[in-house]
Amino acid sequence: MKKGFIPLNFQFQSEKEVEKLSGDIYNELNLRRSVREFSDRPVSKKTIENLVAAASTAPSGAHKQPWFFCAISSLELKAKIKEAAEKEEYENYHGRMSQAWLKDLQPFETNEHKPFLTIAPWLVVLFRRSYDLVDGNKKQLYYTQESVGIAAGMFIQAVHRAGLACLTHTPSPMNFLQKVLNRPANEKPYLLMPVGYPAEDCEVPDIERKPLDEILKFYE
Ligand code: IYR
Repeated sequence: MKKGFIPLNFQFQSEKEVEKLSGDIYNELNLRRSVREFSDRPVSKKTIENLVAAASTAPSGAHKQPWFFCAISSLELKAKIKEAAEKEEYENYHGRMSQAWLKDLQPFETNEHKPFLTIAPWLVVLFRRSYDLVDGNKKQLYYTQESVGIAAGMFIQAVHRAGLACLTHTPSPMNFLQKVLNRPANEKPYLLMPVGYPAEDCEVPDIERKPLDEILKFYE
């Protein structure tokens, strides 16, 4: 064995079984919806730890794991974030977003009010490290957008598979999160995700996903 290497821990399965599993996974993930109406039902800290640990298994450039998660349950902090987010969203909905953008958002009936930011038991803010700081020295990181995007996707999937819901919220510009959460200059807010149970009477937009023939082409 090469120095610094270990055998891959991998469960080999038959082609048939792989096909069945892939279908099951699609069916399970196809039930995921972005949720904007949350219950205040509690979710344990251990659950959040598990979900972040799952997200942090994501591949990353040179295995630098250029992400940082802040998990907020303090009502005081959630209220601060809500106030700052709604201020930015007011500007977004009243001049910063184009007419075409506002029209594209109509099916979602969104506006500048974000009650879920204090109702959901947890706000998880994902930061992207644009560079590392080691003993005060800047160290280069690689493909940080790609790496953090993948970690976000894995977090969203973990949340869903754990029986919870989340929203990928981007109340832009999001630099207020860096200030409110007291994060260093090398961390840029990437996503703000309320996490919890959906409200009992939660409704979601009646939208369809693209059929495969619009998103997949085989070259055989
Ligand atoms: N950030 C705003 C607007 C918004 C933008 C997109 I693109 C969406 O898919 C949904 C909303 C908001 O959260 O309301």
